[in-house]
Amino acid sequence: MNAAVDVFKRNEFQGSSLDALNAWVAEVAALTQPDHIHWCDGSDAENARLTQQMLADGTLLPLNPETHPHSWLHRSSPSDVARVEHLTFVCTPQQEDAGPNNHWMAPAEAHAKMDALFAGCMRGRTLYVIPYCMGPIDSPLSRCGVEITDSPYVVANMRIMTRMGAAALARIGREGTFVKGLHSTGELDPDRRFIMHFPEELTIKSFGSGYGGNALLGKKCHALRIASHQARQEGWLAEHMLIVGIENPQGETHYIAAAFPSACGKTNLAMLIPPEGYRQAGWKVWTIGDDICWMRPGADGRLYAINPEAGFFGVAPGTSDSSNPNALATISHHTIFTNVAVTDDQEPWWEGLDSRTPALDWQGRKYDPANGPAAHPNSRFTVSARQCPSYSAKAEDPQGVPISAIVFGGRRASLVPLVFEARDWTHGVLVGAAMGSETTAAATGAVGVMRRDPMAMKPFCGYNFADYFAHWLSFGQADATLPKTALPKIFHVNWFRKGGDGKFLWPGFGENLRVLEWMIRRVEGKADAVETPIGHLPRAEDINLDGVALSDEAHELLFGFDRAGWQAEFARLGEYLQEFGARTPQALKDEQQRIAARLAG
Ligand code: GTP
Ligand code: SPV
Ligand code: MN
Repeated sequence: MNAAVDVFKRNEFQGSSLDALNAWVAEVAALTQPDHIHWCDGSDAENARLTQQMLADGTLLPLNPETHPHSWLHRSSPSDVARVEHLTFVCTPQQEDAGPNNHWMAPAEAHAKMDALFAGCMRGRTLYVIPYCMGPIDSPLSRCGVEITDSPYVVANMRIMTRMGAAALARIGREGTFVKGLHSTGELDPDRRFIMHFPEELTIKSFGSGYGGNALLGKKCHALRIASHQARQEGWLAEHMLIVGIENPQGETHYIAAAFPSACGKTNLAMLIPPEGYRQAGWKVWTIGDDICWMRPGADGRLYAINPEAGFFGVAPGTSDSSNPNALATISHHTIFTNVAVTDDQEPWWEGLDSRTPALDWQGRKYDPANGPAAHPNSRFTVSARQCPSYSAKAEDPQGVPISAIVFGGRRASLVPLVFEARDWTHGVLVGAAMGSETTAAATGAVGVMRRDPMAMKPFCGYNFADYFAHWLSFGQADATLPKTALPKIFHVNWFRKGGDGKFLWPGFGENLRVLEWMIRRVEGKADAVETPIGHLPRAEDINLDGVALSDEAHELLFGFDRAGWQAEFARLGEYLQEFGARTPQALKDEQQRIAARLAG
């Protein structure tokens, strides 16, 4: 173990017993009354048995074994297809600690409500105990949890998405501490559905949904909402970010962490394939993670990051051989598809895949365009990260990877240029806090509505955003003896700027490497930019655009700076920061006012 890792060492809990876990399982069994209890060991044999059982009862449907070996289709209840933010609560003793960014319920009331739903809910069912580890099993940055569920589909997904089973149980035995997640699909009744978090108790209770972030409790519930609370107390960051390594022709790799809201391009950027010219020159892209990033300062002052997940729960629609060939290769076998369509030869299909017409839509009806898209817009694949051709061996490194740049971005049809760089850490935190994006199908509710989504964490921060901003700012006040350049540079990108015709102006996907290259050269002090009140902007000639055809309008809108538009944006940002009242850090308000004054002057 080297010096960088030593500082990660936290107080290990004394004792080496599973008493607390056994007692909790017994207590839950007494409440939920299952017919059977099964402790998951994560083995292939266990997975094969569960898969057979789900194929037999129709929870899973077979897909074409020739084109998609060991791959299955799951059709969820049509009223259970995405995260439900309006039914997701953070239950802190004081409402102000959850903040205006969360729905809140008093812990006692929330426990009573949930325990009433859980009472007897597993009669006739099996209770599965899933011990899991978020992050490499031997990393000091990793944390363990146990999910209790009555859904074998959840077990199968957790096995792919986390390090699940015997090794995790052994670590829990050594540490004596774990996050408790209790889940039941209940009757999948949207009126009896709640996702409750008790950060002080390291506890999650989720009832009434079997879908994604509502039910795979290691993901958003543990690795973001509970972990963000722990991270604040312990001096690290739990973020909704991809992690990607960019290797230049000289063989040097820079790691970049990027926060984009749900369904705004993390999986795609994490797996991008370089444009032809870059490939020939020797550029390579390495995937570490596509959704969640845990990072903390090492002894050298740099931020070291791990991907707490072991798999991808990725958006299917739009994934194709031209947009994301790495993803398509990844999901060619051993994959669970949820709510996609199928062709008449039982291949999974979704909008944007190819020009075929599917036979059945995501609900299993004969495909009829009058019923809307064939695949649900939030249909997903669950697949092990190890199947990804660009998966980096560094993703398994217990010490994590050093982060050179942090990127924020969202879907902004207007105003926001392709890329700009924050002047310093404090400005970068404001850039993150100011993030906005149009809503997507990843959560229930209207799609395409602009909303503030600071650091892409609006649905996932387990405490008051004002305190979260202060926590972010605190990293900028770190040890003065450390080099100032140790912290990553912060950038903002917008792949989704639209022209007068309503079409995207930037080609996106693999071409985004051109923007990442500029960032890396900025980190290395080798690229130019123009100073503006909102930060450093590249001129078009500062970015390699060889082979990219951009109209004059695209040039103007992607690289230009609209002073009047930004004045209005900063006025709205000032109002937004006021929503958090006196708790908003003064340094953030000062930064907003400084820039607003420069925009006016
Ligand atoms: P979550 O898993 O919900 O957190 O989403 P994500 O951020 O990983 O989103 P993902 O990469 O799956 O992208 C979602 C949608 O955005 C897909 O339909 C993509 O085709 C589209 N998309 C991704 N990158 C780009 C891009 O660079 N340009 C454009 N125009 N669309 C993109
Ligand atoms: C997201 O919505 O940001 C996702 C999918 O990554 S879910 O696991 O459902 O949260
Ligand atoms: Mn996500």
